[in-house]
Amino acid sequence: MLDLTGKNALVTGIANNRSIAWGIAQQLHKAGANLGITYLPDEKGKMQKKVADLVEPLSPSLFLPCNVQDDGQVESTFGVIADKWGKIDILIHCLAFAQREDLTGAFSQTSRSGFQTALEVSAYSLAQLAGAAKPLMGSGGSILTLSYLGSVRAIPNYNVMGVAKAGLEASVRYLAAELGPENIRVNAISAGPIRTLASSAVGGILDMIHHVEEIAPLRRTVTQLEVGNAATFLCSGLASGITGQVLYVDSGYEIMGM
Ligand code: 0WE
Repeated sequence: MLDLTGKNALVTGIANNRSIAWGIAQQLHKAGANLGITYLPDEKGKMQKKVADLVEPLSPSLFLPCNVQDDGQVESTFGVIADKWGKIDILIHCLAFAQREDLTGAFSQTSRSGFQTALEVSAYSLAQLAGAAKPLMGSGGSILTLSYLGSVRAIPNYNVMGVAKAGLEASVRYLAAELGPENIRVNAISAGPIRTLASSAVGGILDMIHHVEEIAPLRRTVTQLEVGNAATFLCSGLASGITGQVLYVDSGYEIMGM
C-alpha cells in the first residue's frame, strides 16, 4: 500500500538540499512515484540551475518554473501536466514567504501589503494550486501542505506567518470538505523547526532548535527525511481514511505544557 508506482507527484518548494520539499521529493521517489518539480524562477536562472542539478538523480519527468504570484505560470504548469501526464495524483505544497521586516518585532506593525504578501504566497497558493489540480485528479488524489506550530500558538517573531499558517490550516479543512467527494484528500504536516534556507534567514533559529532538543519528548529535532516519510505515508493508500488533518512531525514538542 506504500507503493507509489504509477503515481504522478508534483513537488513545489525545493530551494536547496536543506529544503523540506527536497526531503519529501526523495522519499516519494523512493516509493516509486513519478516526479514533477517546480522552482521559483529568478532573472539570472540561478535557481533553475541549482534545483535542476539537485533533483537530477530523481529523474523528474517534469521540471517547471512556477511563481504562484503569477496566475499565468500556474496555468502553464498545469497545462503542461495535462499534456504530458494527463492526470496528477499527488500535490505537495511547500511554499511560504513573508517580508523579512514582518518576521521580527511587533506584530501590530505589520503593513497591509506585508500581510497581503504573506497570506497570498503562504496560504492562498494552496487553494490556487488545489483548484488547478482538481480537474486533473479524476481518479482521486492527495494534497499535502506544510505548516508550523505558530498557527496555533504565539511564537516570538513568527508574527504574520502564524496568521498565514492559521489560514493555511483552515484552508486544508475547507479543501478537504470540498474535494472529499472526488476522493481527493487534503492534509498538512506541522513540522518542528529545521535548519533550512528560510529558517536560517531568521534570527534565533538555533536557540529555538536547542529549546526543542531540551523539551521535546524525543529530545531532538526532526529531519527533512522524517517529514518526507510522513508525507509519503499521507499521500499513500495507507492513509486512505485520513483527510482534513494536521499531523505533527515535531518529536512530540506540541504535546508539552512545561
Ligand atoms: O515557516 C517558516 C519560515 C517562513 C519564512 C521565512 C522567511 C525568512 C526569510 C517566510 N518568509 C521568510 N522571508 C524571508 O525573507 N518556518 C516554520 C521557519 C521559521 O521561521 C520563523 C521561525 C521559524 C521556526 C520566523 C520567526 C520565528 C520562528
